[in-house]
Parts: sequence; structure tokens; C-alpha cells
Amino acid sequence: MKKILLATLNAKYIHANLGLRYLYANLEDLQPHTQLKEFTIKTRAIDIVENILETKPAIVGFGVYIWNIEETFAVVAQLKTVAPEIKIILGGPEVSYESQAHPIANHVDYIVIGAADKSFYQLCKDILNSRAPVNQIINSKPLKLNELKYPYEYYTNEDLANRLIYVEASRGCPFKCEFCLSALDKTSYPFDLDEFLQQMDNLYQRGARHFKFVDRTFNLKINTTLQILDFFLERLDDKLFLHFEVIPDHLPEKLKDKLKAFPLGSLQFEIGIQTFNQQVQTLISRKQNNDKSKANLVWLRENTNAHIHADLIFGLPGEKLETFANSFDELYACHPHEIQLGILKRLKGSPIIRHTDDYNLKFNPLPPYNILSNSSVDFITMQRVNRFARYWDMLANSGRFKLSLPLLIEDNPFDRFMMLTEWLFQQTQQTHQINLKRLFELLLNVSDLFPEIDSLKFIELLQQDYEKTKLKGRLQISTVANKLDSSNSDQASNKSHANRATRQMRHIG
Ligand code: B12
Ligand code: SF4
Repeated sequence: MKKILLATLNAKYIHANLGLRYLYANLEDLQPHTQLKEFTIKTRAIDIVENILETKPAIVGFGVYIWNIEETFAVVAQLKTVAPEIKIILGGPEVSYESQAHPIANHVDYIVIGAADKSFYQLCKDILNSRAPVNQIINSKPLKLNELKYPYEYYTNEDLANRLIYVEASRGCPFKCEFCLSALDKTSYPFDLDEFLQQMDNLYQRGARHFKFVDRTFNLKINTTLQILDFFLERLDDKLFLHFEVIPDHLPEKLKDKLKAFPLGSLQFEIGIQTFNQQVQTLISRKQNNDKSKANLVWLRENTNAHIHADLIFGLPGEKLETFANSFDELYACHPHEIQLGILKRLKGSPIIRHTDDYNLKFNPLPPYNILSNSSVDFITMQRVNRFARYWDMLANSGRFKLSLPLLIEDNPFDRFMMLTEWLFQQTQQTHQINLKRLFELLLNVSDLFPEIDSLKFIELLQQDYEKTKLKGRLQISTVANKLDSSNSDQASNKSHANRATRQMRHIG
């Protein structure tokens, strides 16, 4: 019989949880009595409860994050009702700050704050030995990374074959960007590099090829970065894929040289830019050399095969729509493959809240605690940018409209994409579940919005994009014509547009 169950609800099946595996790896003599179960936030709470109860645990520990707190709350509330004798322990970043503020706290026995690799073991030991602590809140003791057992052998072969394998060569971040939870870390601590690489080799020998590094800043200590890259270069094959988070203003020549050696499809960089607005950067304590960052982004695109995913945040204190638009345009000019436009979130514990009064920051009280308005951006504008972000994902980040989209927006990306956003929303009233074919069909009519573009050329490029999708059937110009025919507004001019579109298609055909 298993005494302890470690559980979490991942954002999706594909994400294997590293934190729980650390806890499991460090459970010493309790490990044989422990089982690890991962669910997803899509699974019904009642089914999770049933699954948990089948193992008849004495203790259940849940990993709680921003993406699962509400779903975990539902599970915990039902579990405690049906089996009050089970000791429930919570841990993870979402319960490590303002820990008792959420009603979930009323249904659990303990909440462990911080990195609990070892303190979870200690707490379980105390509970099982009838020395259970009186206080609900347990602070994890500071850890020495070299005392930890590695978790990687607990990725199963099924995990290696089907899921993202998260790994960490260091913990913590030396920077202090106020919107981020890692701003609370004192600095970054490395794991022993030889041991870590030995672990990576074990994973590699077992078949792992997709490694996602959770290190906050992979290019902090360049010698370590180079050794890790060398390790993987020696093992390069056509399946290897590495994901790293990097800071953009720190790419010394020897790192640049190394990066050139990686072939297409093997390297992905997530690069936080957040904003190029220096006043905002100063306000939120983000140190970033903007000129260097831009030059490096361009360099990476021109000289390496790395896939570049760059992040921006809208809604930061002091940022206006116009200043954000400048950052967006400047980033667009660096040609990252993807721009992720995130909306500021109030992460529990993050220092950003010190600006709440001065900048009238209003956050959604429910997860994901996104900002709803502030002193320079009203709610309606925030909604417009939310839609922009969603459509940007569908049209630009998806790579589906790679040839046609630039023709529409290139000379003024933010403003023109905002126009496109409003036009699309007006027609669909939707930002989700618009199927791809419909998107293509909608865009056939976009010359209404941008009369100055060469619509013949645009439709030709759209057709080429469409062919790459492998969607069945040709792009149905006639569908557009019918739709326009039956539209209530300005029938005559729409009809002539439909005719024009059909005519243009003939030229391409
Ligand atoms: C992988 C990851 C994801 C994955 C999800 C993975 C999954 N399992 O489903 C994806 C990419 C989907 C993701 C998305 C987001 N993420 Co994320 N993500 C991470 C990341 C990079 C790694 C997590 C990890 O493995 N860490 C390493 C392990 C060792 O640490 P750990 O998980 O925290 O576990 C330790 C402790 O928390 C504790 N612990 C954990 N579980 C348990 C259980 C018990 C019982 C106990 C006692 C203790 C305990 O002990 C563990 C060992 O020390 C972290 C950053 C980081 N480096 O931690 C951010 C992080 C978790 N994400 C964060 C955020 C904000 C987001 C987003 C909102 C970002 C966005 N897009 O705006 C989204 C939300 C997605 C959604 N659907 O809502 C924040 C978390 C905020 C929070 N309160 O949860 C983090 C910390 C980043 C940051 N510095 O701000 N993310
Ligand atoms: S945003 Fe990146 S650099 Fe800034 S504190 Fe967070 S992890 Fe560190």
C-alpha cells in the first residue's frame, strides 16, 4: 500500500512536472511508499478524486501553480469532504506567497513555502511518526543544490517519448524585474556541471531528444553555457531539440561562434524583451541594454538557425498604448520568428504591486490575475490589446500567413495589425475557435480595409500560404462571393469586390 501520493494538474499532458519529480527523488526511505500521479487541468475534479482514492493514501501532496489553483481547489475540497482523514499538503509557487489568502487553504492541512525538495520529506516523516507540526504554514529550509538527488531517472520511457522533458542546470535569477516571481531570488545557483551533464547523458541514452531548460537565464555564465552546448553538439542528430531562456544583451563572440554550429530545428530561444521603453524599464527595475538587445536579435536571425521567440508585456506601469506600439515595431524590425504579446499579471509575491496606487493598477482577482486597467490604459484598450495578442498568435506566430501578412503590415506593424484585429473581430465576434480555412477566407476580403495594398499580389501570396497548410480544397473565392452577396451592408460595392476577387484569382490560377 502506498502511503504518500504526489500529484499535480499540469497545463497540458505534454508538460511533465519537474518539481514533483524532485520531491520524489529526495524522499529517501519514504520513496518506496510514494507514488507520483500527474493529471491535467482538463480532467474533471471528481475523476481525479476517485483516481487518488484508489491508491488509499495517508498523505497527498499537490503542486500548485497559477495554471491549476482553481482546479486543484475543486479537487482538494471534494477530497477533504469524502476522506477527511487524508493529510493534504500544498506546495508550489502559487501557494508560496499570500498563502492563506485563497479559500483552498481552508481545506488543507499544510502549506509548504518555497523549494520543498527536502522539506516535503521532513514533513511527511513528522506526520507519519505522529510528530505532525501544529502550524499550517511550513517554511522550507534553504537548500544546497549539491545535496539534492537528481530527478531525471523518474521520467518514464513514455515521458521521454511523448512529453516535454524539463531540466535545470541552475536555479534562481540574479535580476529583479518586478513583474516576475524570480525577482525574489537572491541570485542564481548552478548544479554541479559534470553531474548534471552525466544526468543529461543518461536521459539521452534512454532516448530523450527534446530538452527544455527551465533555467531563468541560460547565458548568464558563458563558460557553463558553452560546455552545455558542446555536450549537445557532440550528440547532435536530426531529432535533437533544445529550448533555452536567454537574456538578449549578453552574447559574447565565443557564444556566437558556438551557436552557428546548430542546424535548423535544433535550437529554440525564448528571449524576454518585455518593453524597449527605458522609463518603464527603470520603473520596474529591469536592466536591459536595448541597442545591444536589438543588434543581437538581428544577429541571431541572420547568422544562426535558432528559432527566436521574443516576449513583450503590455500593461506595465507607465506604459501607454503608443509607447508599447513603438516597442512592438522595434521588435518586429528585428524579425523574431514569434512575438508573444503577454498581458501583465499580478503574480503572488511579485514586487510589481508596489506601484498599485501610483499607477492605479487593477488586476483580475481570479487567475491568471491579468491586468484589467491602469492609469494610462483603460479597460477597453486592454481588451483591444488582448484581441490583438490572440489574433497575432493565430496569424503571425502560427507561421500560417508568412508570405501574405507582411505585405499588409510591414511598414507600420502595430497600428496596421490593430486595424486588422478590429476588422476581424467586427466580422467574427470571436477570438477563439475560428478555423483556419475561415481565416483564409476572411482575409480574401482584407483589401476593403487596406485599399492601398496591391490586392492581386496579396491574394497570390495568400494562395501560396494556403497551399502550404495542406487544407483540403482550394481557397474558395466563390464562398467569399456568396458571403458578400448575402451581406446586408452595401450590397452593390461588396458584389463588385467579390467579382474583383474572383477575377484576381483567375490571374493566379
Ligand atoms: C514549465 C513552466 C511552465 C509550463 C507549464 C508546466 C506544467 N507542468 O504544466 C508552461 C509553459 C505551460 C507555463 C506557462 C505559464 N507559466 Co510557467 N513556468 C514554468 C517554469 C519555466 C518551470 C517550472 C519548473 O519546472 N521549475 C523547476 C522546479 C524544480 O520548481 P517548481 O516547479 O517551482 O517546484 C518546486 C517548488 O515550487 C516546490 N513544489 C512544487 N510542487 C510541490 C508540491 C508539494 C506538495 C510541495 C510541498 C512543494 C512543491 O518544490 C519544488 C522543488 O523545489 C517556471 C519557471 C521556473 N524556472 O521555475 C515558470 C512559472 C512556474 N510559470 C509562471 C507563469 C506566470 C506562467 C504563465 C502565467 C506565463 C504567461 N504565459 O503569462 C503561464 C500560465 C499558463 C496557463 N495555462 O495559465 C510563474 C509561476 C507563477 C505561479 N504563481 O505559479 C513561474 C514561476 C515563472 C516566473 N518566474 O514568474 N509555465
Ligand atoms: S524576467 Fe527573467 S531576468 Fe527578469 S527576474 Fe524574471 S527570470 Fe530574471
